[in-house]
Amino acid sequence: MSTLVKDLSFPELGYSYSALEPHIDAMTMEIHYTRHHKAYYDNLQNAVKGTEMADVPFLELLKNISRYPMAVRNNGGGHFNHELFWTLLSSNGGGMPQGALLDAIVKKYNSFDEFKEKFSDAAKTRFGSGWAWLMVKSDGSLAISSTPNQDNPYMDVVECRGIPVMGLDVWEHAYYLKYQNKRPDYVAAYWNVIDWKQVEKYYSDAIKSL
Ligand code: MN3
Repeated sequence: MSTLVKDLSFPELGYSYSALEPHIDAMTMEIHYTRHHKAYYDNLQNAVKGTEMADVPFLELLKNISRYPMAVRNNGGGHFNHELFWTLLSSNGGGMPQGALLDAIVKKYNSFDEFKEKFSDAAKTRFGSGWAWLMVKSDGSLAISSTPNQDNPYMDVVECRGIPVMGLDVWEHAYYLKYQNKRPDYVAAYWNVIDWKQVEKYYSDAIKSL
């Protein structure tokens, strides 16, 4: 994460486009990864090329995003959010988290089911394009939020800031081919492919970094 913006690479997906079928279809995955994410990555590199922004650590850029042009906010957020999103999905996903993450969820939201409902509401009620997030705040507690466009909890322009440990893309490009206007069905399907082992790791890393 201390990688300079100019040294960022376009990540491997890590699984096949059809790996998340039937919950997320192969065509959506292919277009989302090779076109949408790739465009954010390329546009970020083009926006910083030949400027001092190219030599800023990516995380610092995100945390101070209000200082930078809108193209950097949109495409930098787009690159970060998608890179995180791909790692949170698995053909062996679903079920429930365990250990410290589950304890923290129950402490904050009373039960896993209540947490699921609150996170789903954040995803379903985000107007237009954006993301739903679970984050670790600076006091170590969990929070759920949603952000417009490609903003994320690291950015100094959002209301609820923290370290994102789970994020759901609710742009139409993430679900329209299979679900059309039925975003709630896509959000419901997400719970079958979320990789809790990965969220647990991000949670533990976030707590250690405080
Ligand atoms: Mn997307």
